[in-house]
Amino acid sequence: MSGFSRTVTCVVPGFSRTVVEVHDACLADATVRDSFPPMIRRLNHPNWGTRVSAAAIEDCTAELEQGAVLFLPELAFDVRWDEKPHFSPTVAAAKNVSFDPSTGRLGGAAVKNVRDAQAETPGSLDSLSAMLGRFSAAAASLVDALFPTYGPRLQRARASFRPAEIAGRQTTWRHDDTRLHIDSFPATPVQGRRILRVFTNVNPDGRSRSWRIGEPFEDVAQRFGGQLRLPLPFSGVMLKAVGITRSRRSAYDALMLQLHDRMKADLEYQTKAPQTAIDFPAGSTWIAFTDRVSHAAMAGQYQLEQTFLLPVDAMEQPERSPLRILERIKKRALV
Ligand SMILES: O=C(O)CCC(=O)C(=O)O
Ligand SMILES: [Fe+2]
Repeated sequence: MSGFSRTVTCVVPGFSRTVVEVHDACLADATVRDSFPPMIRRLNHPNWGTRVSAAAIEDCTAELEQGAVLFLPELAFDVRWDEKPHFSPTVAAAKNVSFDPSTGRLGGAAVKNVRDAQAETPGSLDSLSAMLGRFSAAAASLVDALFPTYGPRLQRARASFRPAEIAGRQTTWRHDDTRLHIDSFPATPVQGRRILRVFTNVNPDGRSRSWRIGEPFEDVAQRFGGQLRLPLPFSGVMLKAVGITRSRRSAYDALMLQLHDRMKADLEYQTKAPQTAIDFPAGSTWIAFTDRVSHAAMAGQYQLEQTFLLPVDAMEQPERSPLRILERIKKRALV
């Protein structure tokens, strides 16, 4: 795999002395620590829309599908001066404000829509929605530029603004994203589709967003596969009928939810699993298939995120999808 080019030795408080291999260039812009060499593919791409070379596209797509995090250290999102009032944890009723790009609607915002006779009032819902709309469109042009082979099959789902400090947040173990996990949505089943996410650190004080990245999905699936139980027939249809899910929860969705929970519930796994800490600087962007990349967000405040869904048959290498990997382990179709 390209992307690993030299070996460095790191000593991290609380961890043993370890040798990691990382992409040379990554070290300049992101701080990588710990014990496991994640696939971090750096791409110097300072704008949201311009196509990159065919060779870079081929590499990026292949590596992303293999579980790499694509790191764009120079790609910042410009926040307008009149959007600055949104940079307070009080704009969100809970952790995040969500944005539906198909309607422009916000969810979870605590700000009031104070309408000014002249224009949008800074700090209003309209202004917050406009900021998220601009980010959502920028993220869509970025993935179109970087992964043109996915084309229109890549569906744009929700975006979010994350104004809360992550470190020290009180929450249940299941909602605790400071524990290593793969993404799986309880209320919105994906029926095998991939979850591709674009993250941009918009911290105004220059603070990094600190993540841990865990072992490859194949290893996670092997480790926990035996504990994952196939759901009862028709349970997926029932969950939709009673309104717990928006669409049918497939066997795949049920297994991925269990995997998410097994990982988070296992405290020994959390500390002992192969993992690497990485700090994404303010003003940088990163992209990953988060249904495949084991990750945990440890610290940081103010982030924008856009989710995309991709059918498995639109991938260059569908056999790398969690769906196909779990189907191989379970020896049966899961959607
Ligand atoms: O907010 C972050 O940096 C990532 C949190 C996370 O794991 C998630 O949203 O699934
Ligand atoms: Fe996550």
